[in-house]
Amino acid sequence: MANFETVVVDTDLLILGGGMSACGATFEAAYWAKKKGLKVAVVDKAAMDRSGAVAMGLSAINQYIGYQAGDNTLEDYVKYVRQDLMGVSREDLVYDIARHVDSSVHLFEKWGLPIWKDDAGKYVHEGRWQIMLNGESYKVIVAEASKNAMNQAGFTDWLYERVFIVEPLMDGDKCAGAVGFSVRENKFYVFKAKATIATMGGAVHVFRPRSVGEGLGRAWYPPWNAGSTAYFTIRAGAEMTCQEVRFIPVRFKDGYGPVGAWFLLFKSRATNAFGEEYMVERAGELPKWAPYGLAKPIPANLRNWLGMEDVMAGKGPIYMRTEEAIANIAAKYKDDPKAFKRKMKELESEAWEDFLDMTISQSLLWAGMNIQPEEKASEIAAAEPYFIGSHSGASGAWVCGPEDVMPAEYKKQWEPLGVYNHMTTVKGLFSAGDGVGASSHKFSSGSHAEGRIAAKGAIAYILDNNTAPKVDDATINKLKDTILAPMALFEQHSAMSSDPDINPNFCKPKMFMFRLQKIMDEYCGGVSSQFTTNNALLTRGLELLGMLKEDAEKLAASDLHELMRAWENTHRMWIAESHLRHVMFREESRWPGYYFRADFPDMDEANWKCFVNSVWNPKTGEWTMKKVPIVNLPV
Ligand code: SFD
Ligand code: AMP
Repeated sequence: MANFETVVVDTDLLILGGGMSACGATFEAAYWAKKKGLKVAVVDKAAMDRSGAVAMGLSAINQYIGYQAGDNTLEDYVKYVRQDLMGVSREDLVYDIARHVDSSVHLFEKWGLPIWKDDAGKYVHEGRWQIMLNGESYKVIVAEASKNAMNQAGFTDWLYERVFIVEPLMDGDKCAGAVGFSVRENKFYVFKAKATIATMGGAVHVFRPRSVGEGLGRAWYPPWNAGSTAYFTIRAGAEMTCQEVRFIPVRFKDGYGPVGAWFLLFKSRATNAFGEEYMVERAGELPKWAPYGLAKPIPANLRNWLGMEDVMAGKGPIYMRTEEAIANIAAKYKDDPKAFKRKMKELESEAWEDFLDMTISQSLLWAGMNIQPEEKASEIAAAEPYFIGSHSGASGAWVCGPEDVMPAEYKKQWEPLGVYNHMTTVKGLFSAGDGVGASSHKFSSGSHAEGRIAAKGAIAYILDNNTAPKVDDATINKLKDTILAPMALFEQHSAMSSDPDINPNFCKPKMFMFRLQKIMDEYCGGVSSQFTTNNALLTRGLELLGMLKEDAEKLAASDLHELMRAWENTHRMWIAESHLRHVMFREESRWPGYYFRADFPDMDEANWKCFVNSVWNPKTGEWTMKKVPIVNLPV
């Protein structure tokens, strides 16, 4: 389109995203790039201060090892993640993040993040690995530190905010940067880079959410992360892993408030409509999922599963017994009325703050529903599926591990490409946070640490491969035409109807999204299918996705905002296809509570205790799927 300026940015290191892992990457890059005389550019679709999953703040840091103090060992954490993911994790990656995560947390505290301390000056724990904070400004604090690091290192014009990245830029088999557009100005951006870190979060709204219509934007996962990392890495030809391992959090119903503080800190029970505790009543189900079902803590998906069984048996609603938990804690003070009153006040304010720190809308819902947690239990429910490799899901790219810990079997794969920590199977393309698969339970702190690890790996790669990428103008012009096509289509046909949303020549992004969500919900085990699917449903779903993919060329956008929406939905469609193919390939049920294969209702340790990896070939457009052995660390 003639009225779109093309802006070309030449850099050495390109960081895509401005979230927790991008902040970590930027902080690390500032140091190394200055030292080595390299350029850095960071691109975020939003504003770094409040972008990504931590936008609203958080009330806990979920990964802290306490390694130096001897509270836990790195091996303890590896075992925890192995257990929680039903045996499927890249233990070299988990170990690497664990050994660096505490230093990220200590930096956060130094930068001013108020972490709760007890009278002895030790962090207050929510659970074994989780520490409590007053985290409303968590993201602002972390982003500011990264910006300060870059500015103080003397870098200028390095931050591109409100620029939406669409597609990788390739130089043969190497990643040579990225292209995107400004969501505020008519500008098409071309970032040419020697190494790129794709760290644009996970994905929401791929499945039909529980909240539709006026509540559509209210999901647990932030509505602005739409699968861009997975799209980017898949389209570059990178190998993906665990794309079947979606995450379904159980949350306070409709507001999606967190449950961790209630279960772990307040020691609350969850009970059904008849007052029965599913974790107790249905414990007999757990041996079926041995060895994981029998060890503690019981994996997140199995905790979900037991609650879901109650719901399927018609025993809902399920309640978080906040009133009982608060009463139990306060009971210790019952002989001293003054102390009792003070404790009740303290518990009440902690309960509200837990939501106000990270899920403000849940407090609004409590207020709107006249809920006082010390008086009345609250409903909890399993949310719709999300893709968040940094939490208790595991989807993402298959990346190189640290040289000292990575099993030889994995290292072999990178030897011809170069062994650089966190490089994907595409040269010059790195990832972190939600973008990296099979290394769950890194959360906010681990994602920051992983961003630092990836930046170090990427800088090492640049120093060894210090040549400017070659991308011809014809390729760039073609990408520009494709990316702006939805606006051209709208311009061409919109006069044909009086309602801009209804037109025989195009489809608006919202309708397209509804169609995608319906396919995924009904055929790939969404909320309305009780998270259950089978091969016949998946086959039909894939067929319908194929038709949707054809129609993606008919996406139309009336303005820049809708152009972003159009591409967000294309990104979602790709992560959806990748997910469905993985669910189809794995012929067992390993993570009931996340999804259930009715045609393979059991876990099959003999045949399926492995990773499922896939590659989309950019030259042929074909997908290949394979099993990859799990190599445990000797812990
Ligand atoms: O407990 C583009 N997480 C929690 N972690 C904790 O440590 N404690 C908690 O209390 C946590 N809780 C929680 C958590 C997540 C969510 C969604 C909720 C509650 C509601 C997990 C962490 O938040 C998570 O692990 C990290 O944030 C992951 O980091 P990263 O960097 O992988 O993702 P991001 O922070 O969301 O950032 C993504 C960035 O990408 C940008 N972006 N930029 C350019 N072009 C595009 N096309 C882009 N698409 C996206 C975004 O703007 C953003 O900057 S608890 O309740 O579970
Ligand atoms: P959540 O608020 O559900 O995201 O939980 C925060 C952290 O606590 C995550 O590390 C969870 O895995 C963990 N967690 C939440 N509930 C439980 C539970 N009932 N048992 C063990 N760990 C839990």
